[in-house]
Amino acid sequence: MYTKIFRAVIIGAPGSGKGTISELICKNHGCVHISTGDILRQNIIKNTELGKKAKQYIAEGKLVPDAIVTKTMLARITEVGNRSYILDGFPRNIAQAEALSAREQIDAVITLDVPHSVIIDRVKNRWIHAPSGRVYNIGFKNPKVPGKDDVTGEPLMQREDDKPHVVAKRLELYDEVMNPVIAWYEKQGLVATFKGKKTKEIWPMMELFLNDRINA
Ligand code: G5P
Ligand code: MG
Repeated sequence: MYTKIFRAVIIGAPGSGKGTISELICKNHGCVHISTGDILRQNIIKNTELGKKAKQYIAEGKLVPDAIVTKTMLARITEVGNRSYILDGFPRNIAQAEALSAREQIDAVITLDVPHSVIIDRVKNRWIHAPSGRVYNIGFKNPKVPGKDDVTGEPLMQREDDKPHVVAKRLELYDEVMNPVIAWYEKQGLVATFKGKKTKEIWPMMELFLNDRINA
């Protein structure tokens, strides 16, 4: 458990394991996982105004406009209040990073460095339960009953943006917009990078880092 409030951002290419690692961190250390993608997908399912605005951008692998995303994420951070959190998928460009730093003091920026070739194979096997954000992967994290969510028994689906041509576009966009964001946080001395092809290779290094930071 965290002995003090710890606010972190996790950055990595689409499919690099941000959601998977964030869930592990929050399960082991007690924090709130705030995933922009999960929030947007839940709004799409509920057909909210936000969901209607975000839907097409996500399907095409483009960024949803900053004004909408920043407002939504800052509101969610306010709801989380005085608790530790991991921000997954936000900020996604310098404008969002500046808006975040005007509001919050971030303690660490965790970056995941996973080869694109590994990612392309992985996302083909990803299945999600969109209402909860639970993520499965055939051969890595199988649902107990094929095609069904472990908790609700509801059907799993594949993400619209996991189609190969959209994944290729998301990977390209990631390098273009996120390299400057990582450089921006590096100048502030906040970045810790974890490299590997498998989550189980990355996780022990992450644990050492977290234990060091949290108990520092
Ligand atoms: P998201 O939802 O933020 P991405 O593209 O950043 O989407 P994604 O695809 O959710 O990231 P991830 O969370 O990094 O990937 O990866 P994951 O789901 O944990 O792992 C990928 C798969 O691999 C899973 O099936 C997992 O089980 C499996 N896996 C994990 N580890 C291993 C392993 O070791 N081995 C194997 N075999 N499998 C493994 O954003 C989506 C869209 O929302 C909009 C944009 O349109 C974006 O494209 N958006 C924003 N727009 C503007 N501003 C923002 N801030 C936005 N945030 C989101
Ligand atoms: Mg994710």
